[in-house]
Amino acid sequence: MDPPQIYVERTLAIIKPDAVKHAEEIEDIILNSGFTILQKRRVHLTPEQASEFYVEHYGKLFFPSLVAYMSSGPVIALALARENAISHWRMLVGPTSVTEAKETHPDSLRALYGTDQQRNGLHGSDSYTSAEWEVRFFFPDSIVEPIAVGQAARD
Ligand code: RTP
Ligand code: MG
Repeated sequence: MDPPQIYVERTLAIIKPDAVKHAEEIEDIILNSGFTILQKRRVHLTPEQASEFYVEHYGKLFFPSLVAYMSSGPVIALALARENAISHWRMLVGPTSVTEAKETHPDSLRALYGTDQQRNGLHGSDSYTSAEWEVRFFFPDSIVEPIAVGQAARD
């Protein structure tokens, strides 16, 4: 009988400038939620780097203030791994709007540590493709490749 296939994904988390003061508490919650922290980096993004990271939102009304916010102070980027990391991390982070997060997901990280619709404390990759691109954005020397645990056990 083949062993069960458990796919370990990775995703990119960012503790945004308004939440960096809560980084220790947030990292404890991350670890207690079954994630492994593969890599971690504290970095103060330039406006150019913040624009590149959020280029999918270029042209939207909130883009200039998003770039100003994300380059207003240091952020902490974390490459996280677990089974279904991308969707689990987005669930733990909660809705984009902190008001909505407080009403509908009071235990989410944005409800606990976000400030408002824009300064919402945390980022999470929204797909496999963006996760891989975003991990490499912050950790260009990353050599970790996604693995299937069942496969690894058999090899
Ligand atoms: P993120 O990419 O940071 O994880 O957030 P998200 O997927 O929940 O939301 P997204 O639509 O990708 O928006 C990116 C970030 O832009 C800011 N934002 N401001 N109307 C506004 O003022 C507005 N809408 C979005 C937030 O910081 C949001 O997380
Ligand atoms: Mg997004």
